[in-house]
Amino acid sequence: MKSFIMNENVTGYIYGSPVKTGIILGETTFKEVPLKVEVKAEAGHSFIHFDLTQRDRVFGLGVNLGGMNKRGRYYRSYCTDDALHHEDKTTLYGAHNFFIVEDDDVSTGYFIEFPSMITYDVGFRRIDEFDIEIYGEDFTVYVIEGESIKDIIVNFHKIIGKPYVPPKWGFGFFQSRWGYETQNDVMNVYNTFKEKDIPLEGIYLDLDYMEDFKDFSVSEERFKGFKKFSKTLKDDGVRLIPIIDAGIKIEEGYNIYEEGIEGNHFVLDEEGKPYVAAVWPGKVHFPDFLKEETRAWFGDQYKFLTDLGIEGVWNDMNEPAIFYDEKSLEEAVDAAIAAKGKNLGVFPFFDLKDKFQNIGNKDEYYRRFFHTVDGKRYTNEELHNLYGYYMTKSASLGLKKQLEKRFVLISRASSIGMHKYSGIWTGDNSSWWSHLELNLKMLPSLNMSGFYYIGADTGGFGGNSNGELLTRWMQLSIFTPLLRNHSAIGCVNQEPYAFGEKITGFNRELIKERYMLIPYIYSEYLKNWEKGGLMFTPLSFEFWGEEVMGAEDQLLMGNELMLAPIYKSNARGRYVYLPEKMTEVSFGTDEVTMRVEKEGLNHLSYELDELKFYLRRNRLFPYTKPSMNVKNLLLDELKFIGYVDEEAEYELYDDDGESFGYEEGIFFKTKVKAIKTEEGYDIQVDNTNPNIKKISLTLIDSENEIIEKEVQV
Ligand code: MIG
Repeated sequence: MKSFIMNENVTGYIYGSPVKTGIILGETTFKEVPLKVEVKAEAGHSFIHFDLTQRDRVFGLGVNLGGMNKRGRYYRSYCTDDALHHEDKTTLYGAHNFFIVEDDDVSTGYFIEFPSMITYDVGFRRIDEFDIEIYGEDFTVYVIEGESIKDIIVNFHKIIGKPYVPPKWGFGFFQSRWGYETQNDVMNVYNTFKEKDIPLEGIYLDLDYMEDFKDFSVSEERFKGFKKFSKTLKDDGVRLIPIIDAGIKIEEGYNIYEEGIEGNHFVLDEEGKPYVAAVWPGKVHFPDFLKEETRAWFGDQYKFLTDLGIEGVWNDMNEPAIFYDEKSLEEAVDAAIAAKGKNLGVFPFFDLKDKFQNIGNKDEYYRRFFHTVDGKRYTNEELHNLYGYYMTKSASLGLKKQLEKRFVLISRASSIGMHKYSGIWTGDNSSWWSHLELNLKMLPSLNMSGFYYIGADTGGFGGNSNGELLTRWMQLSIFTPLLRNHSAIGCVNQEPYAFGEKITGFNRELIKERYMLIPYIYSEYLKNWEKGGLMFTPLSFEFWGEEVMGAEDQLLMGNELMLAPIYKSNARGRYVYLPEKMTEVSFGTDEVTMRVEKEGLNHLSYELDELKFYLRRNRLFPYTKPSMNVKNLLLDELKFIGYVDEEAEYELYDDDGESFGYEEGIFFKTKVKAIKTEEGYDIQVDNTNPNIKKISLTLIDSENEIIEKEVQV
């Protein structure tokens, strides 16, 4: 073991000789540092142990099930495509090995840089023990300190780098569905949004658009004249965002396959032949994204899409998901043939059944193909969690090269570090109320892992959604940077207009409200990029007390808002804990109303046709007029609501929405300050945003007195 120091807040230890991952930025200096964690090694695995007192909490672990406090569960960090996220699932699509452990009142952050399996037993088997098992001996542990949990997170983000920034249009509302089979289906969606007067920023295209599930192809039969089609829609402010899968169809004459073979771009099996697995296209090869030349080659393929007018892509199945491989299928089929005519006992029958039923994503597949990094050969299992990350890095480099401006890019598989290149969606959730609740609880840990362009399949991916669930889900999702309604083929349709006039009306209103919120969401995104911090924060990171620690179904957004969404069926309200006085905001396209609520437990009445949230004390919150898309979103009459007893300030960040100017610190900034005086309020504005002409404020104080103000800019 060798210890090192990165800066005054980050130290660490290197064990064995870890593979380079590209996750951590910045220099390390070898230096003796006192040991913060003890690592035990046994039989090729490494173990870290923490004792937990009854009160200690553990936060982090990114995309995962469980609460904000991760205690009481067992997790595996290994990118996996496992579609039904039942209560007992231990891993999802990402591997986010950053966590914070409280030890009495002192919290410490840890990041384990290791690309294969790590398991976390966070007080699960033994209530007061936190056990980590690393499936190897070559890894790095970073210890991140800070004055508070928030500070630790900021310090961690400094060593992993700033997140990807999507274009402003990436903050609009997107419709998606696996099963818009033809251009006509997509056209119908577009037309129906128009007809029903529902804003729409874009439509995600799932596998349906491809020819035989081949990446970088468009079906001539089902999507004829695609280029013109995509242009027509884009001219009207509606983008198409096609899917790309990791597996490349094995087919003579298919250019990507042939180039891949020629350029030696595919991962190899034991014998040095391209590994064969089966996914959507049938038999495929997987590009070796751990190779730089392969990333460059694959990244260039996105030109096929950009040439068609595409400016956004989603990368899927990049854990990589495998339906079966040749060997396992053969074994299963042989076993079935051998069973023919036999009187199978129950256990042999279960064995046989298992051979087929659990043939997807078997552990051994990832031991059957290899990567070479720095001259050393590794099984995919050993580098598993980097695969999706590097696919998405490849896509990001390719899209940037082609478009020379910002693009939308999300990936399903991820690990920490990938946040530099794209956002993530949270994968195949279900149309269950419990998954709406899960969505709410996962948001802070995704931010902690560096991901900001995040969102869940709103309405639920698998299973049949319904109007009530969709609407409640929208009431949360309209605050997430990525807002997408997506569902699986075979489930009922769940577009905002799919559940009758009433629900259509509620969703129309919510989506319009989303556009009103975009200035704030976008501003918070850019500010986080510049300054670090969280967009979604558990209450307990900012307030103290027993009630706050238990309030895991509420969420702070930015420094201004507290969200308390409904995640139960048939609810007309819920209890909300206010750690201090806040203003309950009822937000609508016609009217925004405020009422100050006392601290402590409050009952919030919250009907299906409303949008409610809280505004914190001495804070200002900006919004604008609704719009049908980002292209037409106007800031000329920027509005603020404020709850101000003394003084409050908000600085709105904005930019051109598409260039990389932000990297040079080029933003439009609008600083608005409201100071309470004897007569009312004094308003100061400092503005560099050319689009803002007028600012109007509606301010409330703790006496519930409301005053309106207007400033010409
Ligand atoms: O095996 O492309 O998570 O969003 O609709 C399913 C079809 C493959 C999984 C993705 C989902 C997408 C689906 N894909």
